Amino acid sequence: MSSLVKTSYVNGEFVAYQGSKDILENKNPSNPSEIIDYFARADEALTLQAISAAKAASKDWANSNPQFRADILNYIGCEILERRTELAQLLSREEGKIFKEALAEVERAGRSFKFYAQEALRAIGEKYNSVRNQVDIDVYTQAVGVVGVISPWNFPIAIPAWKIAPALCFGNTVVFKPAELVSSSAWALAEIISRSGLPSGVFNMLIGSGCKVGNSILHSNDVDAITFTGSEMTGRQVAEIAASRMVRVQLEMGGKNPLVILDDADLEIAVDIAIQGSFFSTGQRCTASSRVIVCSGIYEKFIKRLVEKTRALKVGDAADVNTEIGPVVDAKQLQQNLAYIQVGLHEGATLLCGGEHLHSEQGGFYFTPAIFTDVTPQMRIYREEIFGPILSVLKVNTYEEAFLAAEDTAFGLSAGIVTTSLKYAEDFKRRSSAGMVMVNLATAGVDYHVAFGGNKRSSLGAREQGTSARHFFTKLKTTYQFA
Ligand code: UN1
Repeated sequence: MSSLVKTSYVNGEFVAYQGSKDILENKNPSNPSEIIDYFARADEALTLQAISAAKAASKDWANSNPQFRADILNYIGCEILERRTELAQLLSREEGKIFKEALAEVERAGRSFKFYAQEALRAIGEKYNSVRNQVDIDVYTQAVGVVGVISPWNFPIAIPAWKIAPALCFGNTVVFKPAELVSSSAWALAEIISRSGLPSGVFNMLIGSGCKVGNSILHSNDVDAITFTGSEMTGRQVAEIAASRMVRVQLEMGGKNPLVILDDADLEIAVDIAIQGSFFSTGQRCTASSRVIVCSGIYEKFIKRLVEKTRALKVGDAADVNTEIGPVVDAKQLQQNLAYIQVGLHEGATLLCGGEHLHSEQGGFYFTPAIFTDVTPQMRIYREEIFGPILSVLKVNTYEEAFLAAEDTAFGLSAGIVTTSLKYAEDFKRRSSAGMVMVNLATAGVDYHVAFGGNKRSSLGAREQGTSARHFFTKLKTTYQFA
């Protein structure tokens, strides 16, 4: 079996497997008896080695030729795109996303690398006239140093890509800790990076637990910045540790994203947008629409059609081309979804459809998409992030009521509205406190080349993606020179 055990990537090589018994089995959520890969978990000592390697490589990489960095990022992006089918199949097997969604995610990852290949060549600063005579001022960016990248299981390749690519682009070195549940996609990405010509130590990947690997990264004095996507609870701990060490942090956490449906909406468009945002990717997106706020004039028609279409969704094996909703990621997530159904019922909401564990011969973690009505804004199902295909519908009478209901949340990642009224669309875009606002589009599913992030309890620190990523992955220097 030792030849089958995959390992972490540290200082330019995959470390030798030395017979450790701490083995991670990566399972297929559509068929949990199928083991995709075995991994030797990294411990604290190996994590510290990786951090030392990243620190040692830091100065040369920060001063490297931008064309060199661009070529490497471009190579990685091209290989991801060339191997998109195979990588998407792997992603789908380990995370449970249906192939079509997995393919879109892999493409997004490849394109992120290619985007940052170009960004490596952009202007890095500005020149100013001083208010003092004969003084020249330059304000320009420099690399931050060693960046800790901690990524979640729900986007196994796209989120690592949109963190690692800008980190490398702007001259930082990386210590990457993927979520254990999706180690195979992370390993595949590391394998591609290992052949890209990147100098040893610039990129390191550690497969292992949050307790050992994650904590070692967070507490190391040699890590200069941490970018994290995951739960709000863990995000808070990350922020506290980063604050105690006075290092910069970028957090992308939860959402309880509202989708408002006005009376003037096109019914079919509204229903499709609600289904796409709430149930696709099995609802396991921080951008998912988990609250749909519907005006009374369209309410009856909307609910009837929404339930019809939701019941028709095919839940099953992610590898089956007819499947529309794959399994949830693991048994724990399945139990959590089932528990939230009970919470909703006890709170007095009406379950119109779904919310059941769909049993299969192979024991896949299938859960039917659920719709709750008779929901009140105080209910836990309406306030807490569930991270599954469970939708709470709130009935309101006017646009203003709908808008206030949409705003009534501790989160602020994404918010959507379906309407044919320019006036309401404009008003919603202007006044929403979410970081991303969608008009006649689902709250989830964003482009790779523009700022991504939220407000309130959803996000902390500078935005991810696009040109905005520069703010987190670089620091500014201002120089004054007397001529
Ligand atoms: C998307 O909706 O396209 O963890 C992206 C998440 C987000 C990414 C969502 N950080 O779900």
